[in-house]
Amino acid sequence: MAKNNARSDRYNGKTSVTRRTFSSKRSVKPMKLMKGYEVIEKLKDYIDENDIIVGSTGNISREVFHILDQPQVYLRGSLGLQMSVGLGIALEEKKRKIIVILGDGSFLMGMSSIVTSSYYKPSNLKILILDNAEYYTTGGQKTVSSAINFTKLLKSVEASFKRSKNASEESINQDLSDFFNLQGFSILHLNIESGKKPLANIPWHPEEITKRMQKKIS
Ligand SMILES: Cc1ncc(C[n+]2csc(CCOP(=O)(O)OP(=O)(O)O)c2C)c(N)n1
Repeated sequence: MAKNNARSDRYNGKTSVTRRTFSSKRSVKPMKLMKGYEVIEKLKDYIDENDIIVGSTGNISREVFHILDQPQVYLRGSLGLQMSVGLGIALEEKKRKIIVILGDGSFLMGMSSIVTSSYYKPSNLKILILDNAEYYTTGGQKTVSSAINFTKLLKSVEASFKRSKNASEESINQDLSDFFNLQGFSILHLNIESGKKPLANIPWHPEEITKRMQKKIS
């Protein structure tokens, strides 16, 4: 199926994660997947200072730190715990929007949390999965995310919004606007291309991250 082409290309040993869409029988238009930081840059238009972002371990937290307002929750080291941390905050901070941004590696490790989140369905929890099919931060080892049909998985989860897509410049604004405008527990899974900006490490120790977050929510 077309929507899974980008995923299967990766596992057929092709190096490119672009895919082709056929606008007519004659013209072939390549679709380029966006990189994670490009998606995170787009989030600026959809979040405000009251929102809390829970950033995934590694590169994603670094990008959230440098690209979006501070402070947020930057999970440094706790792979797999992003969704459960986000769920806990969402259940306590009901007046705030909580946006968990995580990689497929982290999603796979903490997958049970999507079931728990689906059970509680906090209306203020949004989960954004940036799936580059690898553990990019630690050197690009392949994950097994291609084994999941995200469309089917999300169908089985009780959430008011759920969508699995390729991240493209053409559709990202619509996808993010649908994701953020709809009230209720929401999940957006985006296939992205690996890549990063050269960004410095987060200079804050986890204790300082906690203190700053406590100050923000007090
Ligand atoms: C429990 C645990 N195992 C392994 C690591 C090492 N580690 C840090 S980031 C990372 C890769 C994360 O991959 P993914 O969530 O897909 O995000 P990406 O780096 O691709 O953006 C790994 C394996 C860790 N921090 N914690």
